[in-house]
Amino acid sequence: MKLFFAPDTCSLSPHIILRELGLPFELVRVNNKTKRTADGRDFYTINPKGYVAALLLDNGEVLTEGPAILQYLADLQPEAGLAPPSGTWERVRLQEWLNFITSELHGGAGPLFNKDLPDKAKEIFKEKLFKRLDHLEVRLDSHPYVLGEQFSIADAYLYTVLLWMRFFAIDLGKWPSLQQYLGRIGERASVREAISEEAKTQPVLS
Ligand SMILES: N[C@@H](CCC(=O)N[C@@H](CS)C(=O)NCC(=O)O)C(=O)O
Repeated sequence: MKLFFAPDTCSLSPHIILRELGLPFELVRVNNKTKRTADGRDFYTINPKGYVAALLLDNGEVLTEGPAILQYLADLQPEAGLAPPSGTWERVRLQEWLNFITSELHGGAGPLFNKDLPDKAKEIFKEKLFKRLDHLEVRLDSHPYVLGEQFSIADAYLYTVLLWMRFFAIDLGKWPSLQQYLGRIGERASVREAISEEAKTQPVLS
């Protein structure tokens, strides 16, 4: 498998899960501005939507959309317990969380990356995001992980998105359980290795 990624983006979450599962894979860095890949391709020919993450499978299929990639990977090794089995109520709860993370947090944070958006508009998006963080604070105050007692693909995704808060000068100190959660997930070997391996890759210059 090949994971097309860009540092500091949502592609970190499938990268973490590939390492959690110990699956063989190759990392291919993408320049998200020029849409060129480190192996010299036009990224649009891999993902016509032009964004990471994209997972090229050994059978030639390309899978995109974080929540789909994460569930695909977890289902390759159900015994690892990174997602409850399909068809169960617990799996539906996982999907509820993945949807919350992708739409309310990932999507909600998107405008804050936009350099052209006036600060006043950004404040409106931040206020909405803060309400979502309040919701997570309650959950993680009483449970160590999003699903409860066990690490899952939702944690890899939530961790990745929470890391971005530092780019927006959002002080997670206002949400102490979230801050502790960030530290707890950040200590996992898979997370440390994923971040350090991404940092070792060379930028795609043009
Ligand atoms: N809906 C997609 C969104 C992916 C996404 O937002 N990717 C960002 C990085 S976090 C990206 O590559 N943006 C570059 C672009 O849109 O040109 C998913 O959930 O995977």
